[in-house]
Amino acid sequence: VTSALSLCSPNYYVLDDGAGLGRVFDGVGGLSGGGATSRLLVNYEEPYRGQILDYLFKPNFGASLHILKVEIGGDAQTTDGTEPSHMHYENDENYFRGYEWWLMKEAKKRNPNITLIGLPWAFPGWVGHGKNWPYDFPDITAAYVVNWILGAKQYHDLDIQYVGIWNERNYDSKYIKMLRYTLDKNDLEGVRIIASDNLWEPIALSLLLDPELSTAVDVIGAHYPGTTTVPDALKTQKALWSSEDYSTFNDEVGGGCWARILNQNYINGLMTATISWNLVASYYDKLPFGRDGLMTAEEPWSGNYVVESPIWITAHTTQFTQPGWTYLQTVGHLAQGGSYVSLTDGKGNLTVVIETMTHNHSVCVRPPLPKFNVTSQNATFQLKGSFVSLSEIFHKNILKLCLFYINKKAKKNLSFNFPRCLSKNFMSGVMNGSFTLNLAEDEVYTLTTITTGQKGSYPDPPPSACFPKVYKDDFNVRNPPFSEAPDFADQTGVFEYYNNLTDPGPHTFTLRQVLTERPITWATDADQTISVIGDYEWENLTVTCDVFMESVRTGGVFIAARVDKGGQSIRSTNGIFFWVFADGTYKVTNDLAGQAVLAEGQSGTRAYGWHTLSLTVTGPLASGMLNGYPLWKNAVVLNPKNGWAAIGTHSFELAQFDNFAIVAQ
Ligand code: 147
Ligand code: CA
Repeated sequence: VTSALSLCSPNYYVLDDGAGLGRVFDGVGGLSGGGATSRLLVNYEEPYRGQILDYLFKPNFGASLHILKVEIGGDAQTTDGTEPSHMHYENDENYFRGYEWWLMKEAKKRNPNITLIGLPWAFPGWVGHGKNWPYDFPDITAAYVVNWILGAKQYHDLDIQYVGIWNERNYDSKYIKMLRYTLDKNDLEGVRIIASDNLWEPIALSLLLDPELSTAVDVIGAHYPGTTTVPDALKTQKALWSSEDYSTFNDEVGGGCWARILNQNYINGLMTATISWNLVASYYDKLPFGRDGLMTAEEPWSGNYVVESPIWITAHTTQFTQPGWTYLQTVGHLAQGGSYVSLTDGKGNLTVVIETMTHNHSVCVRPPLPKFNVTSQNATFQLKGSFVSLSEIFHKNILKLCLFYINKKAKKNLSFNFPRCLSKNFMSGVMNGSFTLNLAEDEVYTLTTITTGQKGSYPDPPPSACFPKVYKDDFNVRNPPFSEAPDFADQTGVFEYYNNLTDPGPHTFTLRQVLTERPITWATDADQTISVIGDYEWENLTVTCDVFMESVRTGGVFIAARVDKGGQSIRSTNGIFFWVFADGTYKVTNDLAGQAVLAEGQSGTRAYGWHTLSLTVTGPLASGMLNGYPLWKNAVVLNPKNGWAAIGTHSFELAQFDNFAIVAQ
């Protein structure tokens, strides 16, 4: 065969297993939590909720994820809200709170082989005996985490395969060893430990210096590694994962970020798994990091959801390789920019994923992306080793080697060209065991022997709509499917459905704030508890709610409007807060912290009795009613101009809420 291409041509790449293989691939995943990122998903009606789950987890349909990582709820604010713990109190155990159990089961229903991971961001206060630190009593912390894994199996038949330490916070070697010991003692030898869900160092050095620690840890998980690792991490011989990555707005640039790091985390950093924060953007979009998920499902009230570009980028890898496949050593960068990875199942199958993302179309939220150039180019791949036989198939039937192709610029109404078999337009210069691709900029190509890939689809979901202007909840649900009431997004504290078993009256079923102690926090939770709901754009509205304090003399509760911040900024949130206290007084404040007082006086309110609060805000004026009578009026509020409605308590104290209602203008 005569060829114009010489072996040292810069655009010539070999696909070869002849000199051995690379590392074993562990998968691509999504992260629910850290925190409350799936909060609104659970409230979608069918069939939309099931469709969203199919786009995420169903094999050969959409993202077809290999890994689901979830937060082990710790009752504290962990970015977009709080997630409930399985042990609010030392003697409390309940494995039916929140939605992560449900999500893991839904994922497993669709993909029985999905890898499940749990990681705590925060812990209930009792775990630290009141100190904001989880390592003073490592046996208690380990037992608490192992309980969660045992509960997953016992109550949901879920096998958690990996567990982490403390998200992006300190690790403690003594605790990690204690966790290993406690797992083993509970017949959980198969559960592997990831450490430390932060940077490569100091965990890599710790593993090198402490053989006992090294025995306890199976995977080094680094966050936002910018596709690179460090020499110490390589020296440990541990599996290296990007255990949290992406966190980028899910438009085409987000898709480009994801495509680039999915390839280059292995090429540059030998990372064998990459996990997206977050799985699905299912939280109010005015909370921090709005739409930083693989897709968007933030309107349970309308049923609208959006399958965003990262879903199809994910599919280009996940549908054509599986955990347990092995990377070839022949992976790398393309001469005119971009990269390629190649993987095999060791049984003759070969998948090559090529990305040609340009710099400005693939910037991620972090770390900063150094400049680089990508231009359109030809790339010749030479099949060698056991893949030479593929070239036979290849010559006989060009369709056996399918090219799945995304052109981001051609993205119109999500009409990615995915999948589509190779046409000769993209291939030229076919000769013995080699082929040449004409690669354009900002594209992903999957070249594979796997023929099961599909672009799944459902009819368009309902159109986007605002949160309903008239909204009511009496919380009268005898066996609620979830512990949390629809659309309430707890930002400090935990609000749960509650059944007053002894009370046959009008308040048998209520919503209750259940934390009595400040958790071991991950963010700066407020000193008050608060759950927000509704439309952030609301200006003028009436919020009404029945309230019941359970702390004699010291109790306090509020309803609020125009609440302007959530997430990690919850401490400094402003709005119009109407408080009543168990000492017989009321207050109106411009802030959650209660420093900016607009009005105050006597109310006659007390604990263990129901009171009806009503707050009306119109333009710059607010007024409040107690039990149907005006209590204060014409408080002047210039800012904020808009925000969510909310309920909450003055401290970490028990209190109940009932007959919540909003009428917005
Ligand atoms: C991560 C958290 O682990 C997630 O829960 C979520 O908050 C996510 C949002 O992007 O971020 O935490 C990080 C926060 C800051 C940095 C890295 C990770 N940082 O500045 O490098
Ligand atoms: Ca009720």
